[in-house]
Amino acid sequence: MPLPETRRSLFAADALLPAGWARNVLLEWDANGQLSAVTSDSSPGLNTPRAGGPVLPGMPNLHSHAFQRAFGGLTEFRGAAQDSFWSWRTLMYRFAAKISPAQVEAIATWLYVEMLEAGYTSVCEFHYLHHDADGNAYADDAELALALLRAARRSGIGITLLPVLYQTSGFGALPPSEGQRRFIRSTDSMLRLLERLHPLCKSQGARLGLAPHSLRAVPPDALGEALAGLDAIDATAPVHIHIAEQTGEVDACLAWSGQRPVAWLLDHAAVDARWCLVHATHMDPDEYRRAAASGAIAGLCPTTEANLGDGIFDFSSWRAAGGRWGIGSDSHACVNAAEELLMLEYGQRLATRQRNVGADAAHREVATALTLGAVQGGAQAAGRAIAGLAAGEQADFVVLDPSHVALQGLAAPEMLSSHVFASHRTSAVHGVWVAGQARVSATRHDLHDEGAAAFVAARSQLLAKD
Ligand code: NGQ
Ligand code: ZN
Repeated sequence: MPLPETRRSLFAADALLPAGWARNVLLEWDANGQLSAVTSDSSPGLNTPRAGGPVLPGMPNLHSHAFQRAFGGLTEFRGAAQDSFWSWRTLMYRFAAKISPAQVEAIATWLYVEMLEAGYTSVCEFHYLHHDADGNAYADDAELALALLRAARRSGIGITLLPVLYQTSGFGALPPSEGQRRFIRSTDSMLRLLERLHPLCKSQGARLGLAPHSLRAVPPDALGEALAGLDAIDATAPVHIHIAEQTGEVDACLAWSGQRPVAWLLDHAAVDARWCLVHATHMDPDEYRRAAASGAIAGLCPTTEANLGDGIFDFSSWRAAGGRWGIGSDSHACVNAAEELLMLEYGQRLATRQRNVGADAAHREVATALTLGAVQGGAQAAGRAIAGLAAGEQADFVVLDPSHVALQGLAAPEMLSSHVFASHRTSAVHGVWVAGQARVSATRHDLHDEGAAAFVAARSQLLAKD
């Protein structure tokens, strides 16, 4: 439904534009929710609505496995003598084995409501739960992909859907394990799925891409065929891959090919700005340099990487090499854009024994520099026009609450700093708009209560099944 003319503008005393903070900014957008003009130092018309606080660009969330939200907080106990990413994965597979389509939809809907309330306005959904509990295709092979698209539509979040190609359990085409049976697809069946989803995504303003799960899960021939098939459908579609998250993967890749995973990928695929290298935690100096030069995004998921004990990405090396990056909430141990930036910066401080690592030459406030960097990179990874408050981009933005105790009495750049570094796990996000429509008002999404109840019911069913 097109918005009336008067509802398609907003005046902000302070707004964070791609070049930095600006004053007296008039945002105007068209009936499709695309910004038509962003004018600084303007004066508002009598009827122009005014933002109640500083306006930030909406944050793209570049990596999500929605179903994993159901067991957030439920893997935090010692199982093995030494728990690791791999023992967590065994627990995760147990949840993945029994989840139903209705449960996926309820969990994803609530998760996307949480994302919006936390300042994320779009999500890249890395979707690999394709089949039923026995590993057979559903009567409609796109059943679970459609559930995710519906969840996005209902919540109002923008989505890049990334169906995942998963074929093997390890390098050298090791056969998949029982726990992976719901993920497995032939390359042909993946391409048929993409062909089916492409027009559906388009009609809801979503973007379709492809995610080879990892080099562990996709043999070289299948990788090449899938990428060629994707190009035939959309030659600019995003490509995301998990890579070098764990030293175990690096060791296995070296044993298999004599090369580290990122080096192998750069030598065997045309990695460019369409690509998002999710995690890319363990790279040597040459890989940092080469991967950054490829134009690919480093998909950083700081709270999940901390939760899973992955290791710490060398952010300074990446940026020194000109690397672009964005943030994702991945396993959703935490769903909060500000806290993701906090964790990124703190990891760097702990590793380097320095402060304000994320600041850059243009922006000395860390929160400002990180927000702008993550929005730019996240938009590129999403393959959607969501790169911040500029004409031609979608009107996705967040309004902070200047009456929040953490923010009161501060100037706008300090408010953002305080929101990221000192809001003490409360949120100062007050309003959230996607494509020019208010989705969160006075901190709440319309579906908040209903979505939370459906999520809790789905989780209770899943836990009762044990
Ligand atoms: C995933 N999650 O696909 O959900 C992975 C674990 C794997 C993260 N990497 C599975 N955070 O890598 O095999
Ligand atoms: Zn992941």
